[in-house]
Amino acid sequence: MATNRTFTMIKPDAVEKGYIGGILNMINEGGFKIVAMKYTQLSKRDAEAFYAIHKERPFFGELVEFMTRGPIVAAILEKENAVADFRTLIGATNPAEAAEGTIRKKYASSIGENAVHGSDSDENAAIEGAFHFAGREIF
Ligand code: DAT
Ligand code: MG
Repeated sequence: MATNRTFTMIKPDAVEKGYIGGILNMINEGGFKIVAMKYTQLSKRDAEAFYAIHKERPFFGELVEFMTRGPIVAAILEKENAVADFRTLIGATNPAEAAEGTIRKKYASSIGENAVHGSDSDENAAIEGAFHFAGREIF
C-alpha cells in the first residue's frame, strides 16, 4: 500500500476537555506523521460547506452548531494506507460502538460530539486538506 494522506480535526468537545495532547499522542503512536497542523475555528459557512454531504440529515443543524462552538485542531496526516488506518484508529462514529484502543472510545462522549474527524476516502482527504491548508503550509 502506498504512503498517502488523510485529514483530521480534533473537534470542539475534545479541545474543551483538554484532550489535544492525548489525541496527538495517539496519532503519533499510531505511526502517523503530521505534515500540516493549525489551531483554528470554523465559521458557520465553513462548517456547512465541510459537511454539505450531510445537509439533508436531521442532525445537520446540531452538527454545524457543535463544530463552530469553539476552536479545533486541523491536521493532515501521512502514513502508508493513511485513510483506512486512521478510520481504524478513531473508531466507530458512535463511541458506544467504538473498539477498545480507539480515539473515540477513549475521548468521545456521544455520536454527535465524537472528538475527532477522519476523512473517508483519498479523494475527500485531498478536498478536506485543501479546504484548510495552502500548499506552503504542508510539509
Ligand atoms: P464520521 O465522522 O464517523 O465519518 P459521518 O460522516 O457519518 O461520521 O457523520 C459526520 C458527523 O456527523 C459525525 O462525526 C457526527 C455527526 N453525526 C453523524 N450521525 C449522527 C447522528 N445520528 N446523530 C447526531 N450526529 C451525528
Ligand atoms: Mg464522515
